[in-house]
Amino acid sequence: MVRRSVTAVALAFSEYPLSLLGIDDAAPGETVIPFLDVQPRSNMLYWQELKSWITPNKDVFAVSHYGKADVDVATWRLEISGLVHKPRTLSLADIRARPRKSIVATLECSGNSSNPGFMGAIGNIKWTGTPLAPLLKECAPLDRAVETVFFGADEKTEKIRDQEFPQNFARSLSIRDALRGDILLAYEMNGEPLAKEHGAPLRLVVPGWFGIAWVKWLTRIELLDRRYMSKYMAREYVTIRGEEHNGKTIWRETSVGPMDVKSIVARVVRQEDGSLRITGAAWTDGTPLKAVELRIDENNWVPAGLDTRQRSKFAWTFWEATWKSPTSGEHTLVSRAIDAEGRVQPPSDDPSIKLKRTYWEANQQWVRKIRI
Ligand SMILES: Nc1nc2c(c(=O)[nH]1)N[C@H]1C(S)=C(S)[C@@H](COP(=O)(O)O)O[C@H]1N2
Ligand SMILES: [Mo]
Repeated sequence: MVRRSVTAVALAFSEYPLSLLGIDDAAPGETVIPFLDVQPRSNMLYWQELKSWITPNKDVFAVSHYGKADVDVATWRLEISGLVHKPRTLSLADIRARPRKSIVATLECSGNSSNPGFMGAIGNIKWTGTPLAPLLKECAPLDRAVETVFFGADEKTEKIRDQEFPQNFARSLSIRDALRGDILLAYEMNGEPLAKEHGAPLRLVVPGWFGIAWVKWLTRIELLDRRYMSKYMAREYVTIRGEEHNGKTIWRETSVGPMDVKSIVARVVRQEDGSLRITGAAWTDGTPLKAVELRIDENNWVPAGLDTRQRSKFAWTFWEATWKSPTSGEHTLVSRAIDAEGRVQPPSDDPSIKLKRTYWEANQQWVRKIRI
């Protein structure tokens, strides 16, 4: 009986083309089925209301470790210095006069989905600014420069080895990463000037990397000949994960970087004919998404339909499945994303998750519960 309904899920795709993938409100006669694993409402994406591929600015979360920086745009400058032959200082007008580029990219905090109260720290946004790579090249980095450090205007005193030091928020990228063509110095978010809480007047946009790398209130870019080890590179936003190696558990500590293969069941709507339309999103570090599969209760995984029309390399992809004859009672719904490299979003009892001892980079499958 349950098996038959799952077959129906699979069949639904060959019979129907994708509908407008959750962009529509529930039609008359349709109802949104609330989840039993309730996501508390807070200042972040509320999955159950996911309708538009682009997340409106008002629904985008914000994370500011040192509070929001006050920047006076009239006196604000971006300085590029350190191991460069041609240091530069640019005003916002100088930056706006450079080639303009937009990219749709998913911004996700690496702590997202670490616990049920923090599952909406994500948004899919159209960013506009100027590419970083040509500007860095114009500054002519020295051959021995290997590291690009990005400083924000926000600051705080930090204790480092028992002494106190004033610090600006900072994160770095290797020069190789910084010269990727798709990294932006962004001044607009969904066509509006960047809001203060999101880093006005200028922030870094690093498509495919977790939010921690997307430095807000950018004021200085410095090139170094060694790795940079600030709090947010080396002490916080680190992942400690165990891995079995020759019969021994090796504990590896790494700095949070590229995003993971992830997906979520976002929204369940009961349609007039009694069937359930299940929609969700899936995203990666930019590696093409190969498939999203859905599992209802303890049944087999079945493929969901992907919305390929809306795909852009660093943006999330919406997916959809129809459960034609849902049985009454409680059910679990879980999705898993699979990328073109064959990486599969793991279950929570997978060693890669079980042996992860810090909460960042939590890409375990999200089990959602409903009652029919
Ligand atoms: N200067 C600065 N940049 C920052 C942060 C910060 O605290 N200060 N937080 C980072 C983190 S942890 C995340 S998840 C993203 C969040 O971006 P948002 O606040 O625009 O959503 O900004 C990143 N950039
Ligand atoms: Mo974050």
